[in-house]
Amino acid sequence: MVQRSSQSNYCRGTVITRTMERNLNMLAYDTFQGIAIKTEEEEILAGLMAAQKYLPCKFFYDDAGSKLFEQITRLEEYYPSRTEKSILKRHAEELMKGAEGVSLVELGSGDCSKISILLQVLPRAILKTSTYVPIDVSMSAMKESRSKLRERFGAIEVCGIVADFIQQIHRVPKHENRIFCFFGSTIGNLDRQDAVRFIAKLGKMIRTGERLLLGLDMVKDKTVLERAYNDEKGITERFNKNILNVANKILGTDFEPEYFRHHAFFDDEKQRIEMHLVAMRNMVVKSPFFEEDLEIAKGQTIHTENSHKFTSHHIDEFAAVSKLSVRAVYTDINRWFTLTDYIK
Ligand code: SAH
Ligand code: AVI
Repeated sequence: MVQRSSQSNYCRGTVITRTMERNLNMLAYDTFQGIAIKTEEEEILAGLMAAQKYLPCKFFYDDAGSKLFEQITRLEEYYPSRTEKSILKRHAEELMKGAEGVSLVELGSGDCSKISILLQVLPRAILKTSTYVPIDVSMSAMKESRSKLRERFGAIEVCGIVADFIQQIHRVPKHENRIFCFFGSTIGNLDRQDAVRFIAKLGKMIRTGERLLLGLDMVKDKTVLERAYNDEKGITERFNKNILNVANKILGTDFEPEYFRHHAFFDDEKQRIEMHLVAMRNMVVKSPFFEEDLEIAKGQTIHTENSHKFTSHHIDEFAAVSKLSVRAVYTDINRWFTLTDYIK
């Protein structure tokens, strides 16, 4: 086992458990100039106690949730994954030009299938000089993708970080010559203001000559959008309900997912898909963390995800707030998805 440069980066085979991760969070709280990191329990409690109940969408991604998301990416209705992949395939050579000694930092790396498209065009000699730094909350996705990457691209050094990229972005190593990759339009899962703040923060971290590749799902016909989040096989519904299993594990609640209904719709004004879980009957939920039982009335919803869609205005706004320049904007024939190559 090799542990590189600092306690928070794990290279080549190190496995971190959730408990260790939590302890590291506490350590991070103590040592990173008082950066306040909320525990998972606190985050879930805050959501369930709010007037409009919500659960932060990062809690979709336990083992089961990560696997369900992979199934979503293969659905006919869910166009964003295959569309972004087709853009990456078409422009991989261009995107990876001069990649010698590069450090590819991927936020929300998931199954690593998108970075693989870029790695595929790199000769072994270049791969040997490169590092891949995936950062993801999902331990299972991280473990699986690490072994897949090893098999396919053994020459590259993989330095995975299991962490929340919002709260713990400071854990990204300060390697030379980094390209930050933020695919899948995962930035759309943040509220508009939070997205702008986060991109501004990334802009501060990015040094002269370094780049950001940002995938954005664009505003389009409402029927196309709503279909993508209401698939016929009901995989998105299972993905949505699974968040209650995660809450049960973390907070010891006794939610019964089968008494909730999946509801996903496009809000024209906010230009976003909202996903909710609608209670199908009155219920009382218990948890050792609650001072009083939680009452949920029939029809009440738990808001589980926002998926904001973008326009060219947002591409420019992100450039302005991050002080990055747009090198190129790549898109598909329908202009449904964009991949912007930003540079400082
Ligand atoms: N980039 C991949 C996966 C997108 S799914 C793709 O485009 O297909 C979103 C991924 O981000 C999941 O793997 C999830 O575990 C991770 N994720 C979501 N919120 C996160 C957060 N706050 N911090 C770190 N990872 C997060
Ligand atoms: C990861 N994220 C960008 C996906 C999205 O489309 O917002 C998550 C997802 N939710 C339902 N389907 C897919």
